[in-house]
Amino acid sequence: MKAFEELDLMNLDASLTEQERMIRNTVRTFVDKEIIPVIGEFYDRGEFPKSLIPGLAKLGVLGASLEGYGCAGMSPTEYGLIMQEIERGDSGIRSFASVQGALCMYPIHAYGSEDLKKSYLPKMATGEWIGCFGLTEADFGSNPGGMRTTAKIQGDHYILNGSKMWITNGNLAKLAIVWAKDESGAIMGLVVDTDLPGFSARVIEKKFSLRASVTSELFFDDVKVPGTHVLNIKGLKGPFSCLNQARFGIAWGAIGAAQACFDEALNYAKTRIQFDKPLAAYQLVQAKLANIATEITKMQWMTLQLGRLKDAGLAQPHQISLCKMNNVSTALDIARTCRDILGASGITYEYQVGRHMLNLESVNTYEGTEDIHRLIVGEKITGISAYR
Ligand code: TGC
Ligand code: FAD
Repeated sequence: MKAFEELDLMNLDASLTEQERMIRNTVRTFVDKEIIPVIGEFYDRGEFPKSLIPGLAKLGVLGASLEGYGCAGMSPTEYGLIMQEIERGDSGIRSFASVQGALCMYPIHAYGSEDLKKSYLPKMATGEWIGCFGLTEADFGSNPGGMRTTAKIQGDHYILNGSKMWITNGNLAKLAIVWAKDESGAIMGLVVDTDLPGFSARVIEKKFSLRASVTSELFFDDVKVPGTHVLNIKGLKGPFSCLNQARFGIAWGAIGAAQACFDEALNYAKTRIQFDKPLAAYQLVQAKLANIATEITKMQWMTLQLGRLKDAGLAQPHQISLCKMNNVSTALDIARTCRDILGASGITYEYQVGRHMLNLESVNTYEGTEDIHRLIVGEKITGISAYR
């Protein structure tokens, strides 16, 4: 297979620091050598490639932007570039890393006691312990505030009851960050060891998307969680603050998936002969490739600016929503067009475009659907909330 060539029509590479380029290139090499050669097979089998975890951990990918406790302490833009490269390999592997770092290590780091941080974060940074994040329930996806899972205080413990649906890493996890309602109906977060009595997880099978990622349903039946494992945050802003981190990474990741599709479609169009000429010699095909290149370039500009805002501690939730919404839905359109350029070849796992296209259907839905992010942007510009 031809080596990946990044599209960079506006020379944005020159806007990156030496260290950002070095981190991106190191992860790029890992993705080329370790992920791309094997991922089609894992996807076909519907299996998460656990063997990649130590390599990802060694690169500092897990909890990359957190300080201390064995974490790499990278900047948001460095973290974003990592997510971009990993998702060029597969959205499922980026999902694994997002959940571990942004959705599980981040809340422990931000809201956990010193003891929790010391006992969980170093083992999570090395990938020895895997986390999952339980916010969504079967009847409460876009509207997590309606959740029914409860945590009731009993002496120095909380008794957890309920269930969570569509949980990435669920059956891999040693711990779950579970969001539940206390007696007053306020949302609270708990670090729940998955080997506690009453905790169980079921793998969700027959997915056509994110097949190289584990997705589960979690059940809590009178799970007795120590009071020491409660996070020091109340209300929906707890889980949403984690989602800000993860959605930021997804905005970058979608560029990686789009780049992978573009690179493959461009190479295919240059070598596939129909009517005695390469596909790339036809104006209709060039128009498709030029449109994709334009959209990728717009995503790169917007997302680098988001990274710079976050580096400066200034990124706002609506800016993250704008990039998550735009980049994922644009990447999905790009994947569909690239699939078309590959003709019949585009439907097999021999090529990447079909796998990215199917993965991006999930990415467009999770961490806030495209519509929900449109409503968040709509609320920002009109001042009117239109969710209800
Ligand atoms: P609303 O009344 O607007 O807000 C409730 C409280 O939360 C605060 N808040 C935020 N805080 C920090 N960051 C944000 N982005 C925040 N957004 C809201 C808000 O200020 C308020 O605070 P307070 O102090 O006043 O209580 O909440 P709402 O119930 O009306 O909901 C608004 C809506 C629809 C935007 C929100 O619920 C939403 O984003 N829904 C989408 C749900 C979602 O994204 N779920 C993700 C589940 S996790 C997942 O998908 C992982 S996939 C992982 C992978 O594999 O990569
Ligand atoms: P719904 O909320 O029922 O939405 C269905 C449709 O209605 C969408 O098009 C939506 O945009 C639209 N809609 C909903 N409300 C409105 C409105 N007010 N106005 C206009 N349109 C609206 N969750 C976790 O907690 N942890 C995880 O690790 C996790 N991993 C996931 C992995 C995968 C592969 C998938 C597919 C999902 C995962 N999720 C996870 C769940 C994900 O966050 C939810 O699927 C998502 O928030 C949408 O919820 P829903 O599927 O219930 O759709």
